[in-house]
Amino acid sequence: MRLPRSSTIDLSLLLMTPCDERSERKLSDLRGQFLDTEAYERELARGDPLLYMVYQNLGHGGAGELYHGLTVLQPGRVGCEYYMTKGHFHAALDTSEVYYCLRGKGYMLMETPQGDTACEAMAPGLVVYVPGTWAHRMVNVGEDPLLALFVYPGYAGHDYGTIEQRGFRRVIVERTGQPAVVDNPRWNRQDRRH
Ligand code: S6P
Ligand code: ZN
Repeated sequence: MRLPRSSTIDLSLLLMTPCDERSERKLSDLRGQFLDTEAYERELARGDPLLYMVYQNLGHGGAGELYHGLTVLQPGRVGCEYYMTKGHFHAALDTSEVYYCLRGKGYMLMETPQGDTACEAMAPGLVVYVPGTWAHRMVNVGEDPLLALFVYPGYAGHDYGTIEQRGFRRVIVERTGQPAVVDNPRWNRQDRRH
C-alpha cells in the first residue's frame, strides 16, 4: 500500500528531508555541454565543482504516481555560460512536469524534438509548466542557489542521450553583465534517439 507522506524543504540549508534519493552532479557530468571547452577544462582542473543536488521522493513508477523533489542549482559560470542542469527529454516523451521556483533567479530552457524552443523565467513564486515532448534544463543566472520543487509522473523515465549528443538549441550566456539567450553554434539537430 502506498502511504501518504510529507517532506520539509529548507531554503537555508538547501535540502529536502526526508527523501528517498539524493544525487549530485558535478562539472565533469556535463562534459561536452558548455560552449567554451577551454574554460571547461580549466575549471575541471581546479577541482570539479558541484553544480547541483537533486532530492527526490520516488515510488514504484506505477501509473498514477507522482515523483517529486527539489533541485538546488549552484551559481557560477563556465566562461560566459551560466551553470545549468544536464537537461533531458522524458523517456515517455509525452509526460509533463511542473516546477515551482522557491529561491534564486534563472530560466527554464525547453525544446521539442523538432527544434522548437522556449525559455521561461524562474524566480520565487513562478510556476513553470513543461508540457510533454519538451526537453528541459534549468539555468542559474543569479548570485545565489536556484531552488525549485518539481513534480512529474513516476513512469516518465529520462532520456539524457539525445541532449548529450545534440545539446540545446539555445544557451544562456552573460553579455555585458546581463543574461542573454543565444543560438548554440554547436547544436546538432537530429532525431531523438529513443
Ligand atoms: C526529473 C526532473 C528533475 C531533474 C533535475 C536535474 O524529470 O526534471 O528532477 O532531474 O532538475 O536535472 P537533470 O537534467 O540532471 O535530470
Ligand atoms: Zn524532467
